[in-house]
Amino acid sequence: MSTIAQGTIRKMNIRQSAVGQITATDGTVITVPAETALQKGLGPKSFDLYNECNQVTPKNSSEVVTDKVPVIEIDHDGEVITGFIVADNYYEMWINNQLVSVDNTPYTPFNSAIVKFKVKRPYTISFLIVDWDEHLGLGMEEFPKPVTPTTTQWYPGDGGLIAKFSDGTMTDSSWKAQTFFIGPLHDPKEVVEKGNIHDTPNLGGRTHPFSRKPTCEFKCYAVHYPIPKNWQSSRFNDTNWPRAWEFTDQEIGVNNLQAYTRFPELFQDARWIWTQNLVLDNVVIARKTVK
Ligand SMILES: [Ca+2]
Ligand SMILES: [Ca+2]
Repeated sequence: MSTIAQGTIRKMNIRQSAVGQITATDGTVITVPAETALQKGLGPKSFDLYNECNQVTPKNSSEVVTDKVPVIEIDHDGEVITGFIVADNYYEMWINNQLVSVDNTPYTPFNSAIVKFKVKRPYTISFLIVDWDEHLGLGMEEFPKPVTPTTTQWYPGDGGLIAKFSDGTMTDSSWKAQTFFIGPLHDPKEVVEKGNIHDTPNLGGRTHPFSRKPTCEFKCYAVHYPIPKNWQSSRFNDTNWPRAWEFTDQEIGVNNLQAYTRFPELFQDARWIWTQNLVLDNVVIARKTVK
């Protein structure tokens, strides 16, 4: 475990989707909010289902066209699977250690994506998902003034992932999910390890508005865990990882998520997932082996 308190910021993208490096109290240098395929320039970039930045804004599912989505080949004799993905805020998706889709919009506006890949069963899907922040390393967003009781300049934002695939695979609590960056915290001791669960039992509920909003601001702490090597591999052992938690549309707060709400048919029966705390857990890996 490493804890951090301060750092420097380097802007990468227009809406302050910055990436920076922070030195932890034990001297470890940590990239925040996370080391990503996007930052490394790896691809392929996501194909838009809905993205205001690119003027891709179908009104409903019947306007969605998937013909032009490139097929990423994992197995030449595999089945072609189509999937739909919404992540708050950033995702990268790997199948069997091969990068298949990198979110082209890491922060906001909220976008969604279509993927196609050709694979044989069994196969393993691995998502790195990031709840981005402006107060880098502190796990908090910065809303413009004037602030209101729910929008502040020190706002602990929340995450969320939902995905559904044409072979029937969809996000739900049968997935595994582990968190690697937990904040903002008054004290690193607020993270309590119960086996492989990185829990925050004393910080209120798992979602807004129940989860505690700390008042430490720039003096807040965060707890980081090193991301294991080969987390994208089908051979990576996630047996002891916690199950993913499911969250409702209401808990996620989908009111401003047209990238999702316009297409209920495409996500039918899939569940929003994250680790146990939607607010404090900011970097999550979610995995599922499809048999
Ligand atoms: Ca995004
Ligand atoms: Ca957060």
